[in-house]
Amino acid sequence: MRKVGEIVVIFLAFLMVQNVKCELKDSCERGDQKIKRYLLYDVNPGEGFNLRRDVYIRIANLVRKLIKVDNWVLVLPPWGNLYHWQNVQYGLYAPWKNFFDVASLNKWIPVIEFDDYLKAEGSKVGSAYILQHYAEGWTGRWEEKYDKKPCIQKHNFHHRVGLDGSWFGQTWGTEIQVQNFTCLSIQGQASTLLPLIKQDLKSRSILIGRAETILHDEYGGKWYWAARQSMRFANHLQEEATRFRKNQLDSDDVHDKTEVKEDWRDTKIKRGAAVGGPYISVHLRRKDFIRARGDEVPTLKRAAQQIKNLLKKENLTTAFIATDAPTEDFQDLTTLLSGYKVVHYEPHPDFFQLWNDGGIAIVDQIVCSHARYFIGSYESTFSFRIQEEREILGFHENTTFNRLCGKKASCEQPAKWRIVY
Ligand code: GFB
Repeated sequence: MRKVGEIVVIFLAFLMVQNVKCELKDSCERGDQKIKRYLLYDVNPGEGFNLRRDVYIRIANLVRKLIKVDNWVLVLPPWGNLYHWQNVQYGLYAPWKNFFDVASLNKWIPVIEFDDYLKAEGSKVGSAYILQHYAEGWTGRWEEKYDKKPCIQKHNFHHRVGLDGSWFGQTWGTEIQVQNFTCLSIQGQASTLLPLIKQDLKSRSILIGRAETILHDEYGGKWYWAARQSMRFANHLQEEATRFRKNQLDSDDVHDKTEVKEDWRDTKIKRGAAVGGPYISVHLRRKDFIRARGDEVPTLKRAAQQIKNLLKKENLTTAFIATDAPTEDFQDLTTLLSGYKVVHYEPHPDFFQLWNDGGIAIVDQIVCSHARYFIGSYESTFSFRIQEEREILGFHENTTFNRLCGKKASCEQPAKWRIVY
């Protein structure tokens, strides 16, 4: 009996030594399940908030596949001064918890903030792969492929001679040291990267740069929606939107039939069960969209006419307007809609100070999501994310997948991306 006890003790000690050894090593063999491995990713600096949310889903589903083989954790890239966030100071970075419920994200795949990564691992990364398209362009034949190639676009990293071949680069306000640096031409989807990552056994942590280059494994499918549902907004933003809906729009979850379960994994909607608050919501995208999509973006006069028609059709008198338009344009729109109640979200300066442009945009999105009827802007990812939120809440699709027409009186309406479980 004593002998069995001794064997157990020796075996446990052996396991401990193995784990310590693995944790101290720069590289880990496959099967060293104990050790954490980290996937970091970044997106082209020019991309907006809502496209970045889409890239998260692509990468989250890559990590979903990776955790079947190893102990991977996704590192959430901080939010910097994005192109549209004109009030965010250059060089300041916000964590995901400012905008999202990180505990909810963790119910789908293991994630940590970048700051926690730095605390755990320091400012080192094993391998960085900066994604790019093929220099020769589209060859006319679709095949999933990737190849290590000379870099064809600007990146943040530089080689420092004499320092064991490492590369260095500013990433989210921190200088990161990268052991192996590669530019990777790729044509494919998130899981096209699986063999590359699985083969890179030397690196505990891997950074994928320009992650928007890869497509979704299955846009609009079951795994897309699961990751999407896990992206609940942070409580302080939900609470602000709830207060605003109650005070300004006579809207609350009980009357609107938009209550959600505490855990999104317990939620299965009955389509059409949500009623929504007694207002229509409009996402009226302006700024760069007027330049880039002129024919598809309505003038204020045309927008007002479409809003009036909808109010009459829905037998409502209140319109909530979410827009990036300058204040004067919003005032002009209000004048064009005289006779109706026109509501716009204006944050308290303290709230603005804390959560800035990103927080305000999310409050706008939440309020739009809870309306009886929503109409968005052509090809705007801001509008798409609202449509998804309404799918999650259980609205009838006819009240969701609508967009304002530009020059033409009638125009093609958005595709209906219905939720699937
Ligand atoms: O989110 P986003 O990628 O959507 O960029 P799009 C638009 C940004 O503008 C938002 C602000 O993240 C907000 O900061 N914004 C737009 C708004 N509409 C509103 C609004 O109604 N309320 C508030 N508070 N803020 C993308 C571009 O724009 O379109 C990409 O960012 C690319 O660069 C893509 O051009 C096609 O999809 O509308």
